[in-house]
Amino acid sequence: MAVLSFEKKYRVRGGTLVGGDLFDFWVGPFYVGLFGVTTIFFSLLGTALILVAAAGGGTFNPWRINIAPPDIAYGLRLAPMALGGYWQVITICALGAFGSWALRQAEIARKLGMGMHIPVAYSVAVFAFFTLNVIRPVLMGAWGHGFPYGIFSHLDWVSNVGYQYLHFHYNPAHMIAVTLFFTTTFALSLHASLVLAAINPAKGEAVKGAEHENSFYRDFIGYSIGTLGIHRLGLFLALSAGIWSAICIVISGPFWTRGWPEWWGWWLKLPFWSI
Ligand code: UQ2
Repeated sequence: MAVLSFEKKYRVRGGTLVGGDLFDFWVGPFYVGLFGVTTIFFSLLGTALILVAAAGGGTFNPWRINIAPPDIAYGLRLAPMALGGYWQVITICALGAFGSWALRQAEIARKLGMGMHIPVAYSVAVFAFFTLNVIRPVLMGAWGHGFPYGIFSHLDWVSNVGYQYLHFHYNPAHMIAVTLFFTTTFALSLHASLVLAAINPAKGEAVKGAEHENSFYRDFIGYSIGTLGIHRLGLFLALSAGIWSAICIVISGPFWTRGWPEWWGWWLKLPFWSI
């Protein structure tokens, strides 16, 4: 039964990536699909493994639960369950669920004849996780370089890895990523405030539209990026922030082993400064 009367029109068969009509139906408001089933499978298995691993960790304090990767000595081999094996299987479940979710987005987008912007955008976030816990550990030769699953413990990991490079804010890719995150929030605040201002005029006045939005920015700074443009800019800024975050961590270790402040030696050594 469709939730809204017109929803029925969009509930069309086909558009699946694999498996043809298998699981090509809805349960209540939700599309199921083969990748809905694999998402549920990996999510439930991963969550159960988190609970089992937590039970062996000595605390159920939500802040303190810690599921750590194997010791560096295990290299890229499988570890015993209690010594990092849970972390390894939980990581596989996480990637299975994230990958299934992206493919589910792609199938729904195909059904509706939409572009692939949503799965592509979501995949950038998955790629950042994949870079942290798969690409970098593989390049460093040990799963022990992945981050632990836990609230305080992953914060400690970020702090410790940062100090291994003396001062992570001197990492040029980190600088670019942070700048992109701040610019994303700036662009969203400009956009949200503009849209809310346009649809909330003074009492008794008509709601304003795109022409007023354009006029505001043309009057204010001589330029309007446009209603489609602001969304293209927002997507570009947000995806760039994720991509530069992945770059800033993957170069730390595999491609630069000293302190990040030292990286700037090339700048201090420019012949220009000794003229
Ligand atoms: C705009 C526009 C929107 C917007 C915003 C702008 C009508 C509803 C916010 C203004 C955006 C500009 C000038 C770009 C700012 C650039 C950076 C890097 C933050 O023109 O069109 O649509 O929401």
